[in-house]
Amino acid sequence: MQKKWWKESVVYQIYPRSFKDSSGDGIGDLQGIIAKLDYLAELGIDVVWLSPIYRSPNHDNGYDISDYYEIMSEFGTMRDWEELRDGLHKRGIRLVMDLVVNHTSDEHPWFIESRSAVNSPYRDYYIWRPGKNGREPNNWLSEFGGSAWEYDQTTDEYYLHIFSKKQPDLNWEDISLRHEIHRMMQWWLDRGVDGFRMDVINMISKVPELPDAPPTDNSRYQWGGAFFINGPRIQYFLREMHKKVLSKYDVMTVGETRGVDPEKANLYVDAGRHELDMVFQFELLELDYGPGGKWDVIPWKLTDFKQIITQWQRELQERGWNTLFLNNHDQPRAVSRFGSDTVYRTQSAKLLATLLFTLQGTPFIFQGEEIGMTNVRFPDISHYRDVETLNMYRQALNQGMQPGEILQSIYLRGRDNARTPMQWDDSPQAGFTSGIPWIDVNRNYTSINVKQAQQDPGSILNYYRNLIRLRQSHETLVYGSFRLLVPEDERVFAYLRSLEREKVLVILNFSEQEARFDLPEKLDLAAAELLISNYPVDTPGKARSVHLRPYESRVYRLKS
Ligand code: TEU
Repeated sequence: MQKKWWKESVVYQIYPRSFKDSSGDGIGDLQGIIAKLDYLAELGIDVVWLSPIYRSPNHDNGYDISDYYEIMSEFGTMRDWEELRDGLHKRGIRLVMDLVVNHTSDEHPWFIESRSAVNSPYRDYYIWRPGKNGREPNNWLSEFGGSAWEYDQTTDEYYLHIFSKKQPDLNWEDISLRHEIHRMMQWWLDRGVDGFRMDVINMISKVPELPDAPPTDNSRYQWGGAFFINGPRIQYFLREMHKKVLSKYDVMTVGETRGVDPEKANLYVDAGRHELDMVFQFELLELDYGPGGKWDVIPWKLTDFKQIITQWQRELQERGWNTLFLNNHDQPRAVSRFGSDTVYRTQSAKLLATLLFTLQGTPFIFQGEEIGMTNVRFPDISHYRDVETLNMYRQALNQGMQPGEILQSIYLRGRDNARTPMQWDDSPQAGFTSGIPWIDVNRNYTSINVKQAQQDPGSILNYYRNLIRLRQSHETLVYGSFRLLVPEDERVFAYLRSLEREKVLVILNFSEQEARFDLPEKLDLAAAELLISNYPVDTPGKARSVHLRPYESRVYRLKS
């Protein structure tokens, strides 16, 4: 296996709007991030992934870009960005930018031009079609509710938008559009960017006929996904991008790819194919989706959780490379979803971290995860900000659901769970802003915050620091192969990582109950070295089984 810096790195995702406000306008900004650079350095991370900071009307918090070459005015200026880049680099931290090129904002000059006339030179930068029998060109649905098509009176045609109607899809079939995107990527790379996280990158190639989705479509994809996820020309577009742009720089790329299994993922990340370095897969985070999709929450089973992880570990270990993440800016908080955010918050957050840093792949931390930030429960819809949540709420009301009932699923699934301000200390607004924050702070900030965590040697934050150092000093944790133990156990997740003669055993009790782990025959803990644990642990001696407390996690280095 080839060694690479990005395989050995730990990435930290910053959602700038919610990280730290320096100006008092209630919105996080670049100077705010700069003020926290030492915090990041002390945590020990190697790379920062910055969610979009480009000019944007902020209909989808920066994922709707109106100028790829400018900084969003609420966040600061290009000067600030350069200062941030230099501040990171000075501390040995690399900077990965978000690349959002499936769509732009409808306020992007390309789109304004494109919609102005059928014969505009920019017309084909987007996907326009005449209506069919006075209706939309096909039955695809938008990810954020309603039809994926919007009628535009000026030219009496519809444009495609897989996300909101303020996010028209770009037409990658158009070669001048592709050149523009390549040019823009190169522009940022020449300014010292160390890579890209590519937003919904496996949706850029659409089946050219744009056929209707059959009614039998899996409901998760009834919006037409079969015709634009992993589309016919995606591999070509990515290889072209690699050849023309990425191959000229020593950078890392990670594609956000819904709807890939390990086999499809290998088409993107197989090192010999020259497309992407890594992808974010969503099989794991869709584990608790019911037949109705995202808002249809069903209970999850540890055996399924283990099976998905094992399959990805196994199938990518030779040719590709995994990403490891349990949340991001679109997902509920990991500790609330896969751990416990009440009695065992500290233990379970540490257990999840242990998992994240001891699998094969590159770990991604989402801001606040390192202090065990939890989901939020606002009393009513007026506190919510996310376009997806607001659209869903409106739709559900129209379908006759009660507000209280809709809120229950927002508590479990809403993207704003991840977007409440970073909790820095116990002063008003959690030290995030001196003004009124754009979205309310989670009320638990008085006990869950960075300042408190820094002072407590047993905090989640300090455990993250230790784990990061541990991973950086043990090649087995990075490159070692993975073998699952006790696959049928519904409480214990245990596995072995092996590299050459070194073996590391990870034992995690994923439950609020006590559990027992029986050592496989050939393993012996008598001379093992405990690398890290989230409870005080006695030396196991000759015992053949390990008794685990609620959410207990242990990592041993076995002596061979
Ligand atoms: O997300 C793509 C995506 O698949 C999400 O919309 C996802 O389906 C949903 O949030 C799950 O709850 C990316 C960005 O990460 C997201 O923030 C953007 O809103 C979206 O693309 C459009 O750019």
